[in-house]
Amino acid sequence: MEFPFIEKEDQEVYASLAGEEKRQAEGLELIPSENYVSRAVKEAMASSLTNKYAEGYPGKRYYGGQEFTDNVEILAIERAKKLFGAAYANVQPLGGANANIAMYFALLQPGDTILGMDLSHGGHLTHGHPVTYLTKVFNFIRYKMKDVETGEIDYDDMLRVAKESKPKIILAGFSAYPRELDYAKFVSIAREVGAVAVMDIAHIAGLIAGGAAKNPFDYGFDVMTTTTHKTLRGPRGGMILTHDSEEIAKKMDKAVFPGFQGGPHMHQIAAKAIAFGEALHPSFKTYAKQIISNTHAMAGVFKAQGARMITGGSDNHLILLDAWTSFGISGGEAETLLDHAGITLNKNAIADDTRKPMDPSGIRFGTPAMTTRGFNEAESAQVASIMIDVLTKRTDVATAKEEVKKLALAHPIPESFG
Ligand code: DSN
Repeated sequence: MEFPFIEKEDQEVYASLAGEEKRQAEGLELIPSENYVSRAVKEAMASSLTNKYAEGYPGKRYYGGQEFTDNVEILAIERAKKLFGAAYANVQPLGGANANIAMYFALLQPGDTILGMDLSHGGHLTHGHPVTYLTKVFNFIRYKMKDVETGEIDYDDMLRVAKESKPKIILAGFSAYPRELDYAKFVSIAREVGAVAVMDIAHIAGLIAGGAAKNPFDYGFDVMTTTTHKTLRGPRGGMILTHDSEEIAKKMDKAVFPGFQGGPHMHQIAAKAIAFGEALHPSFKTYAKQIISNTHAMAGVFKAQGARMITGGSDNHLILLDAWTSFGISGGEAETLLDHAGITLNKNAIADDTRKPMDPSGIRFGTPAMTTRGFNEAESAQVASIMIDVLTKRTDVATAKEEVKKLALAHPIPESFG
């Protein structure tokens, strides 16, 4: 993308924008929560809607001049509902964290309990990490995997803890778990203890929308929260979807505005509407399926190498690799080394990690962005082989970087996905 006005008017910012364009074009993005949006989404993000205040909801705003904002928000809501089989959608959360915070305050009173996934077993910061303010307000308790090598969740223990602690929310979802969950079990435990079943689908929203992963609503989940910029390939943002309860949906709307947010970012909502339209296109189904095939191809290479992947492999878009056990290198060092080779991923704690959070044992990587660029299984396997080369040899990073650049330039970042 070019920035003629910024180039003319603000050289300092321009240098960083141009640098980032080049970094993305010439490197490979393997952070599983990142993706490349279409030119249409970028145009909406840069549109005049950024100038507009629109507190409230369509038809019920606190400011005038809403004839176009209302239309854009209704489009985003209707498309979101269609994509996920939801009865209600709130498209105003500015990000995934905002969506989760609003969801907690909509459903809980201070002091109430949430049963969520253990953070080192794949859960997320907003699922009650001690560093967040959420833990000052609510009581978070945990379930874990029964077997880290297969990824099986300990549902018996989850039921036992739920009966004992009477949580108001049973929270499914993750940011570093490579397997599908047994949604029916979550819902049956929630029903048994009278909790609301909530799934944070941020990581796999695109897989669900594209029909490549199961939809938690089909199993009776009450609420789903998500970001819109990961596998869903939309602008940076969040969203709350409610299955069929009008009462819960109303609580969500009140919690988002005026509970936690002021004016919605209407340029972002227009971009969400566009991205949801793209995800409704039949080609998105092919994309979602290819993400998983590409992950399988990468996992196959690591498996053949004898590397240790948490849960033994992947059903979705991400792999969590124990770099320390597999290659004798910490997650932090692996991240830096691969960065030098033009491969971007992130260090990540593995289950019950004994290393420190800033330099854990694992690395987390995945295929959504590469798949947007048109990588197939063979090319994904080639990327895995380059990674293994870098992690084992460590010295020949320059050769790897050349190979990565060649692969990247052969797959330009597309501007549309027709
Ligand atoms: N930071 C996101 C991720 O990488 O998974 C989650 O918020």
